Amino acid sequence: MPQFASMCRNCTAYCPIVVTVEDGRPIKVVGDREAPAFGGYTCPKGRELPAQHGHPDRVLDCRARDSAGAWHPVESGEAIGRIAARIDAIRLQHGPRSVAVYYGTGNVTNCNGSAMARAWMSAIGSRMMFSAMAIDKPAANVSLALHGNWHAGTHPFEVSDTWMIVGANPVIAKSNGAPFNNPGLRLKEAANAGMNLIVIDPRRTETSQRAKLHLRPLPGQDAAILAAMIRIIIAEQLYDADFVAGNARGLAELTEAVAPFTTAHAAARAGLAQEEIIAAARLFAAGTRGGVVCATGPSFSTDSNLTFYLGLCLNTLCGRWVRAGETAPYPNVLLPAFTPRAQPYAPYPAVGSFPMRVHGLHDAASGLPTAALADEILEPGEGQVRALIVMGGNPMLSWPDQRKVERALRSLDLLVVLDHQMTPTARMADYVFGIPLGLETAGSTTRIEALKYVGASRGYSFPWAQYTDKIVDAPPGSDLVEDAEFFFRLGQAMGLQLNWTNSYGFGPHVETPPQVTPLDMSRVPTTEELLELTCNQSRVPLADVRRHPHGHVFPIEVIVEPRASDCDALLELADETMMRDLARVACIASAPDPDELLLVSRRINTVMNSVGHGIAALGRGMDYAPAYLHPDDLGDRGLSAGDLVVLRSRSGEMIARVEGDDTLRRGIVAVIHGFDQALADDDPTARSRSVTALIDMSERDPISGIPRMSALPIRMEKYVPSAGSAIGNVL
Ligand SMILES: Nc1nc2c(c(=O)[nH]1)N[C@H]1C(S)=C(S)[C@@H](COP(=O)(O)OP(=O)(O)OC[C@H]3O[C@@H](n4cnc5c(=O)[nH]c(N)nc54)[C@H](O)[C@@H]3O)O[C@H]1N2
Ligand SMILES: Nc1nc2c(c(=O)[nH]1)N[C@H]1C(S)=C(S)[C@@H](COP(=O)(O)OP(=O)(O)OC[C@H]3O[C@@H](n4cnc5c(=O)[nH]c(N)nc54)[C@H](O)[C@@H]3O)O[C@H]1N2
Ligand code: SF4
Ligand SMILES: [Mo]
Repeated sequence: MPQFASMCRNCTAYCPIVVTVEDGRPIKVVGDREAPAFGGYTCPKGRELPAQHGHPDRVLDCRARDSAGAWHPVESGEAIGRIAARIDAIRLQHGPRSVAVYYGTGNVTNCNGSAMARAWMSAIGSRMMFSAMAIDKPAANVSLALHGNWHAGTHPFEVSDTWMIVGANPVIAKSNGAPFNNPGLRLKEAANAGMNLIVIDPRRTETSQRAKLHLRPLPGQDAAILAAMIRIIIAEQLYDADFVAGNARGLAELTEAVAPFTTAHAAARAGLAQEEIIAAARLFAAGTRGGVVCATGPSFSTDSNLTFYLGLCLNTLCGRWVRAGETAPYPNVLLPAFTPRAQPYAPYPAVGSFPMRVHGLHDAASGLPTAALADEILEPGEGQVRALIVMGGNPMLSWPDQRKVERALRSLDLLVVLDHQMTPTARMADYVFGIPLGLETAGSTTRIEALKYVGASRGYSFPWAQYTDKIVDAPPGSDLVEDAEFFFRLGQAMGLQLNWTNSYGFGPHVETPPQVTPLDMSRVPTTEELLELTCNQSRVPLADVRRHPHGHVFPIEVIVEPRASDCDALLELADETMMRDLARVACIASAPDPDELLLVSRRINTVMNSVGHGIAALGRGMDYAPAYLHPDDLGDRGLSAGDLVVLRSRSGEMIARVEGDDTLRRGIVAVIHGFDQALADDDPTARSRSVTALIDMSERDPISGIPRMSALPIRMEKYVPSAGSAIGNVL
């Protein structure tokens, strides 16, 4: 049977795979052993691509919902025409700001979509483009804006001797904290080579098992822990004084601001031993190369900007940035050639000038505040959002405050969803467009390289690139519309000129000036043409990358140049907002209520957010989100593994199924997001199965708008279904 090399695009790892095809359908996916650097790695989600592509519930058409709620298939061109007319009318009546786009993690599969959506939004004059980034790790971008970034980047994992991971589990998530190419193996190799790995996580994880030092604190205390580490490193003069003197400002102010964070203070509030914090500080400072990586754990908890900022301060204090004469990591292959310098990108304001109508928020370094979009839709008045296009996202299971999100989405004049599954969001739409899946579209690693511009993750540290043709056609008889194609055809139907922009930069700092290409609006560009367009200034021509079907590590070596003579930029150790946050955090007394548990977020290997639950080998019959607790916490509450419980926060409740997990600290409940809920359309009393039902907007970050989604106090009780209740019936 024919076999084709390709890559899985279900997450940003983009693992090289080999696909076996029978009768035009993918039937088997395995890791590509011929691909360099990845070692044939795949995860269960990648191996289940054939089941995902051939899923009986997959949306293979375009459909419209009538006023009675019934779905009818509609030819995609007809639907696009009707949507164009509706949007024109809404735009005319309410102004361009009333039209919004939300794009989520589904865009990892087909990266052209967000660029085309941006072109379309720019053509209609709306800036209301929101992404999942602002409810993921917005603090990464905010902190880099306030601290400044470094041209040549951080030391990559591969050359580091010291590494600290705060609230990430890269072995499972392949996202932050370890290289994308088989992170489990990379961590094991590093541990064997003696890497000083420090992990801060309230759980013992697949990642912390490789650590020399695992701090298992209460969640939400990372800022205090990092501040105490900084205090020790400064007091014991363990920092790189030469690097700081030449490249940073604010050491004296930072020293003063961390003074209240004595080891005793931090240890008491985080529930750690003082020795653990001292050991972490000394171990981190003793290394020569490495860095701190903060991820969703601290991002979802309190004071996320501050935690990420202090992580950057630790890097700067210890000089953990790549220096002149060293090999540049993250070299551009499909991005334009670039020679980095050993110098900072100057800090810039994290808050922009485009105001939201709610909560005093603005656009920010992390993008528009997605968590506030439901309020933007509900808040009456000029500029109210009336039309929303959702591409590769699932707001009903990802935005905070599910009840409010439901009200907001129902109140829209127009909701369009592009997805391959009838998600709870899609079920509320006016139009749903089925989309081709990964193996049905060409793809390249360009946008994964470009992750280095969004701060949250650095992409590939070595010169890796791959291109894949589409491996199979969409199922016969289907009417699928690719994300980019949707926005292009909508532009055509509205008589707009769309301009495609390639940008290469971090905030206001550019590596290479942006390049704008007016698109020929007379015919729909192919995916392949758009991939070419994305690469038209690449260091290695796309044609060369295409010659290596298994991907290739290109022989590119770029040496970091010294600071330019006209560069006087400095990294900022004492940003005013962050120093104020430090003073505020120092005064917060944290005594957890013994009747409450602290909710934290975590991921599992088999599902990706809300994707995969319906595939038998992945969902494995999980009907409710598992809520993991220490077995003694279960016992104390008279609960057994498998029991259903109600989790109640101050603002909402959900039903989950408990599981014992002795890797957790006591007093914590870890819940996975992305589970579909029993919010049956016709039963407003049905309880949610989604953790987003517990989150509200009352405690939100003033810059990015992300609310507290972890370290959230909740109460828990056994669920006893009442006779005739919706959930009772489900059971
Ligand atoms: N309480 C709580 N809230 C959270 C989180 C949490 O842990 N707890 N996690 C947060 C994080 S980190 C994130 S990133 C967000 C995620 O938020 P979202 O991105 O909104 O949610 P996903 O579940 O990832 O939805 C992705 C959707 O894209 C679809 N899809 C897949 N491929 C494609 C494609 O090529 N095109 C299109 N059009 N669709 C595609 C999938 O079927 C799926 O429905 O949620 C955030 N919200
Ligand atoms: N298999 C799989 N892979 C995925 C995803 C998925 O759903 N499944 N989702 C993708 C997405 S959208 C993202 S953003 C990434 C996320 O990738 P990661 O950020 O690595 O997410 P997690 O694996 O949940 O790891 C977060 C860790 O933080 C810990 N934690 C929770 N609260 C705190 C806290 O307050 N402080 C500290 N120090 N730790 C805390 C949790 O116990 C958990 O182990 O993964 C991506 N990859
Ligand atoms: S880690 Fe899994 S889901 Fe992510 S790209 Fe690799 S095989 Fe696909
Ligand atoms: Mo995410």
